[in-house]
Amino acid sequence: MRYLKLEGRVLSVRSDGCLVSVGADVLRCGWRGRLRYESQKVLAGDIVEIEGGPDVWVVSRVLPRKNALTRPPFANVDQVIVVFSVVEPEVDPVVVDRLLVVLEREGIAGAVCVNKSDLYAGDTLDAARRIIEAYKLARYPVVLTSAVTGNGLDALVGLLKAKVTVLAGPSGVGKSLLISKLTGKQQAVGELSRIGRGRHTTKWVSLIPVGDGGYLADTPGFQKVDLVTVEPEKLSYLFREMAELAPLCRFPRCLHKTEPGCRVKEAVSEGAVAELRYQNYLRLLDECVEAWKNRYE
Ligand SMILES: Nc1nc2c(ncn2[C@@H]2O[C@H](COP(=O)(O)OP(=O)(O)OP(=O)(O)O)[C@@H](O)[C@H]2O)c(=O)[nH]1
Ligand SMILES: [Mg+2]
Ligand SMILES: [Zn+2]
Repeated sequence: MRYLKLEGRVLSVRSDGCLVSVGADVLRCGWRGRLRYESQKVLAGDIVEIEGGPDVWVVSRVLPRKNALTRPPFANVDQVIVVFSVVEPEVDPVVVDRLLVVLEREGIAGAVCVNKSDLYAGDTLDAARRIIEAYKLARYPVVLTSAVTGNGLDALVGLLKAKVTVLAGPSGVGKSLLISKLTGKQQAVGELSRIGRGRHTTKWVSLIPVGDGGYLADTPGFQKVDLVTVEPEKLSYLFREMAELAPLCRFPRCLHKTEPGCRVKEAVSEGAVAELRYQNYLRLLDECVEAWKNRYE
C-alpha cells in the first residue's frame, strides 16, 4: 500500500478529527502526534498536510496562515459577509459594526447582507433602507436578500468572487438557508419558534466548496464578538469612512465626541457619514475606553 503525503483545506473540525478537501475528494482525517493534544489549534479554512491512505489519514502539519479569526473560528479568510435581519430576529446594527471593526483591523474584506427582505414593510422596510444606505456610504458592498423568495441572491453571488467567503452573524438571521440556496447543499436550518432564544442551529464552522476553488463557510451564530483591544483614539481609523477624516480634525487625538473643529462630526451633519454608523462608533468607543483601561488585568 502506498503511503501518501497530500495538501488540502480543512472543511470542519471536531475533537476527534477533521474533514479535509483534497481536489474533488473529502477525506476524514485524525491527528498525528502533538496535534492530538492541540487539535483546538486547527481551524476550518486551514491548509494542512495530511499523510496516509487510502482509508486512514492523519493531519501532520498546519501550514502558515494568511489570517485567522477567533469568533467565528476560521483561518485564511478572503472575505466575511456579515448577515443580519431587521425582524425575526431584530438585530442591533452595532453587532455588524463590532465585527466590521475586527475585519478592518485584520485587513479582511467585509460586506453586509440584510436578509429576510420578504418580511419588511412600512417601518421595518425603512429601517432596512437606512441600514443599507449607511453601509453604502461607508463603501461596504451591501445586498438585500431573501433566502425564502430568492430575491437579491444574484447580487449575493456577485460578491462571492473572493475565494473563501465566510457568512457570519447572529443566530437565526438565515445564514444556513442562504448557503443552502446558493450551493444547493442542504444545511441544517433553524425552526422559526427557536429564533431569538439563543439556541444555535449551526453548531460548528463548515466550508462548502463552490465553483472552482472557491469555498463558502457557514458559521454558528454569535451573541457577541469581542471588540478589538485598540487605543480609543485609534478606533475611528477602523471605521473606513471616518479613517480619512480623522487626521483632519483640529486635535490629533480627537475622539469625535464634543471636541471643537471635528471633521468627523461635520461629515455626520453634512450626511457624508451616516448617523447610524456614528452612533455605533460612539457606543463602541465607550466599550473601547473601558477595555483599554482594563487591558492589563
Ligand atoms: N422569512 C424569511 N425567513 C428566513 C429567511 N432566511 C432564513 N429564514 C428562516 O429563519 C430561520 C433561521 O434560519 P437559519 O438559516 O437556520 O439561520 P442561521 O443564521 O443559520 O442561524 P444559526 O445557525 O443559529 O446561526 C429559519 O426558520 C429560516 O427558514 C428569509 O429570507 N426570509
Ligand atoms: Mg445556521
Ligand atoms: Zn474629530
